[in-house]
Amino acid sequence: MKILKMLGKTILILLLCIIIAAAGFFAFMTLAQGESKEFSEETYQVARDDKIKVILDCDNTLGSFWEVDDGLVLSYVLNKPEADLLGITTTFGNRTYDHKYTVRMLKKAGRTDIPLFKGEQASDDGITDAARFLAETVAKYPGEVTIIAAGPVGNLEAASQADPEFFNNVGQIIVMGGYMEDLSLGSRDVPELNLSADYLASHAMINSGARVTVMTGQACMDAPFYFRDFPKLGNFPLYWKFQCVFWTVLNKAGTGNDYFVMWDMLPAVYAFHPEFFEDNFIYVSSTAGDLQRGMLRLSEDNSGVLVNIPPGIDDLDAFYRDVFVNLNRQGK
Ligand SMILES: [Ca+2]
Repeated sequence: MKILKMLGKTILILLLCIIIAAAGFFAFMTLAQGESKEFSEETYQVARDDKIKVILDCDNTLGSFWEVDDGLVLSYVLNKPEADLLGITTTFGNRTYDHKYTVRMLKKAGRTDIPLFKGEQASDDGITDAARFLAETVAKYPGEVTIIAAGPVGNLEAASQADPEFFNNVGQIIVMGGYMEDLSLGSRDVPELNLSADYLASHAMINSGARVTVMTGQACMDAPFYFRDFPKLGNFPLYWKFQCVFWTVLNKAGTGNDYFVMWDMLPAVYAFHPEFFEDNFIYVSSTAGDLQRGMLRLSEDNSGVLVNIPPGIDDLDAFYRDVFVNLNRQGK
């Protein structure tokens, strides 16, 4: 037994060494690349009145050697000239709740001027600072605020407890989550992790009467980020880029794929460029039980509520160009 245990430990250490060595190798290959001129030359100003008022609600873990897509979205929104970023709220979701990674990213980006609020740490957490901020901000600009929801949506439901007019006041909610059917990534089945994580809040949001756009797991499969894409991030901060490389290596080890999926980037890009997508309003009649499994049930008799569920990205070239240009504005 002892020998078996030791053997197991040795294999685990060896595996970890291989992962770290591979991450180091790819990081070296990536970081050795020069400036990415192709995606760094566009600069332009947007008049304040023409900007889109957004709040990013996310479960960012960039910095923890885990999921990086929320972090990429945060950087994208910080650097998008069209964004009037009113604030950021955080929620539990990816792995465990960790507000600190978003605090660190804002510090590193020199953007501590952006209001940042802690939200739900588990489902049904009551009215948090994030919920109060969401409610007060959309009440200040009724019909104008877009919420990019990149994690479980409990903060939004809590905001409606803080102010029953919250869902009437919000301009639109664009959420990443929900499956039309089961989803596999390479060799692995992947459970739905956003709508299901706080399914009662998801049910309340979908049935709230607010304009809701859902970027499903199936739609997000249109946005892989491959190893070969790293040179396009020539101007992106090295530590963040290293986290992305590591995440790609973990995906390779876990699924066999040479990419990770930029799940949350779809709602973020849609907020500014709905023309890159094809709107698709469908009646949805998901029960709380459906949403507990992350499933969106399409109504067969036009009962239920109209939800916009784009099938994917229509203009992939424009999507990727927009993502890389804005991430490269972050600078080292
Ligand atoms: Ca997320």
